[in-house]
Amino acid sequence: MNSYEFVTSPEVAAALKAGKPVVALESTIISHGLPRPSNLEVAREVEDIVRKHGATPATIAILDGKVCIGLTDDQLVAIANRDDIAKASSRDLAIIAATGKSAATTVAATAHLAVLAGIHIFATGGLGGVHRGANESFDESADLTALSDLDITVVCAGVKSILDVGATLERLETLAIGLLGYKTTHFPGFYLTDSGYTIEHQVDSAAEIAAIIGARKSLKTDVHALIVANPVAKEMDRTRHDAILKSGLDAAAKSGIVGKAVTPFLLEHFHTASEGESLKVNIEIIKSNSALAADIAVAVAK
Ligand code: PSU
Ligand code: MN
Repeated sequence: MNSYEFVTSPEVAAALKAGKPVVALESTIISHGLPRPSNLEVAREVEDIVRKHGATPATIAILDGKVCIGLTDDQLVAIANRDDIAKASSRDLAIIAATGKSAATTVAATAHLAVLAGIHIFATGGLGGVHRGANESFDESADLTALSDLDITVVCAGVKSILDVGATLERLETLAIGLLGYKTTHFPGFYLTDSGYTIEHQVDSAAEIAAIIGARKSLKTDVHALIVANPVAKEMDRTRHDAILKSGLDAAAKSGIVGKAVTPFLLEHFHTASEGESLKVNIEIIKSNSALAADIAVAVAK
């Protein structure tokens, strides 16, 4: 017997039933990645962008033990403003749900729940990956292992520049996670359009991506995720970026920040130290990824 509820919103349920395009959106960005009050504005705007591009948005989170696929505006407000919203990765889902708690879901957890609900296209900002110094800390995001096991296409601006990008790319290869550059062969570094690493395969349209998704199905490689790396249009000032990254990593080490607190700490450090420049870029990233994800979902539904 289920001791919790799994609720697909009426809007999302209707779209799925009719075979209409749906895009999953994560909630950790809202509660732990962006500061108030822009987090709520962005959460709403991103849903509108998905709708304008012809798809239905399904923001995913757990509220008071209820697993929600698609949120009402009140629920978006709760995720953005409540202080008791945990950050849940896949391993936390059942615990949060069964104990009646609330959590925003990471890429790993969102992708898991999306697939469970029948959604296979997902937009986020930047994926988690292998952290710098992971050879000692073993800090590698569960995003990677989760995506190695899920049939989902994730649009992101590469992996966060706070990570060890080279090591993350090696892990993506090992885990058989597909990688496409959208209109580029340069692997984007989140705030930066080019992380310095190359992508083998470039695609130039949503239709091309939809064709690849179709081929994945027949070749049965759709048991692993596909990543579409979409560089932001205007990157952060590089010199500033590198200086802030360095001071952020130093501050995290000094304050003994570990585990799931690392990423929110570094993002917050960026937003404060860059006086909002990184925040602006982060918001652009999420918006443009959501638009592309919706275009892909529309192309797949055709
Ligand atoms: N992209 C953003 N902001 C974020 C994240 C992604 O623009 O806050 C979140 C995602 O939820 C991702 C998480 O899964 O950061 C990675 O956290 P960790 O490194 O602890 O796995
Ligand atoms: Mn981690």
